[in-house]
Amino acid sequence: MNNKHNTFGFSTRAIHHGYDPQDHHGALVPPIYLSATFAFPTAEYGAACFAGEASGHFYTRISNPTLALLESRMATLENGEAAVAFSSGMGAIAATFWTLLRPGDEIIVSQTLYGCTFALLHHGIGEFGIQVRHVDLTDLAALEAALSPATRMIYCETPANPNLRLIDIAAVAKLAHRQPNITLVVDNTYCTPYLQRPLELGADVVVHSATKYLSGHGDITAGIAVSSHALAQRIRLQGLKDLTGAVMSPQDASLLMRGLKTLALRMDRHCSSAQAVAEALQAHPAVQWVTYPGLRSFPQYALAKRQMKLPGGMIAFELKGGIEMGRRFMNALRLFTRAVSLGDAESLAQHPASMTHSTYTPEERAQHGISEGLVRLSVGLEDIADLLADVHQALAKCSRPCMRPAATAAHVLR
Ligand code: 4LM
Repeated sequence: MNNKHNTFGFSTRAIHHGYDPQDHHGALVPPIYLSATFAFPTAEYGAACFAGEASGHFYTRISNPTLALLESRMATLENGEAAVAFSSGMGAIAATFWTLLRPGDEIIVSQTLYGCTFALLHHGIGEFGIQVRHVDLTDLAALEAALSPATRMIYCETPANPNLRLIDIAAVAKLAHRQPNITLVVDNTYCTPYLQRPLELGADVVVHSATKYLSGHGDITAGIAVSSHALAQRIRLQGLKDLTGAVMSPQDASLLMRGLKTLALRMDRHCSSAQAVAEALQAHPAVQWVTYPGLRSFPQYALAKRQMKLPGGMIAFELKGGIEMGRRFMNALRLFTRAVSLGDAESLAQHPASMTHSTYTPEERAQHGISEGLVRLSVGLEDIADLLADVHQALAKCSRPCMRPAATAAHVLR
């Protein structure tokens, strides 16, 4: 792999890392290797590949040149040693869990997680003899008290989907690594490595739903895990090859590399537009509360400033009148699309309690800080004037007389 671009800036590496057109007939765009299997020059070489004694591609579920290029780009962008590509974010998360956890182990997870990750923990690995413990990871004393000799993994999202709670990655990593056999895994989907690089803060594995900002165009499902060489090799040979088989297709890897080329540009725009939408929501009398890491009212504003380059493109808010009014707002939207997922060019609106987080019971949602009235916005790349006009016209349909300006989100997060 050609790594002559290692010392360049983020976008230069996102565009060029690991690829020289002169090695590929001058093709500017890396070719897609649409081959499930690869020819061995001799039987002995094939045997050596299977024995792990020869390098080289021999079957796409284990490695493929197009996937390898994508993986090397994701590794450099996250500042890790190696990456493994998957067919979905859940594929990456499941493969990481199944590789690193065994019956009798304990996993400590943060309170709020994407609905299917929550389901994987409670209806998946939790039913195979692995103890799942939810801990408020913003409370370091609680984490310290929860650690035990059986703890093998700490897992979190920051910002969390959907309530945007942050975890101080460096502080959690410091506690986690008092025990040498604990792996800290951070889901970096909401930020991407352009906004936050957990490995630099002490995490051991970063996982992504690359379906979201990384690909950025809503046309693939994909996942990535980034870590040290040694951990990535275990995740590849156990979690990917044997336990899930959740391999990314080479076409999707090509689309994902196309998305990476504009990641920094897109994230800058997502963030500036989300800031404007969050401020508009906060100023509107129909809004009960709004949570966005770029608002001064955000309870963890200082941590957001320290840990994230920019506040991201996701907003959570609730209207006065709760979900009944939230549905009215969603149905009134003309430009925002009512859809789950996030990080696309199109702005999206969804209701976590009845959609992405319907895997939690109402009691679990209450326990995990996901309010029933929370509406989630993924602010896209359209013109900000058009987005604001859409939000305002939808809010106008939700206004009741005598409403006061929005409160801060403090009561929701604490
Ligand atoms: C959604 N999210 O929220 P795949 N990690 C995080 C996520 O938000 C997601 C995944 C992993 C949404 C999907 C419908 C923080 C997904 C899972 O969907 O398996 O690529 O990623 O709207």
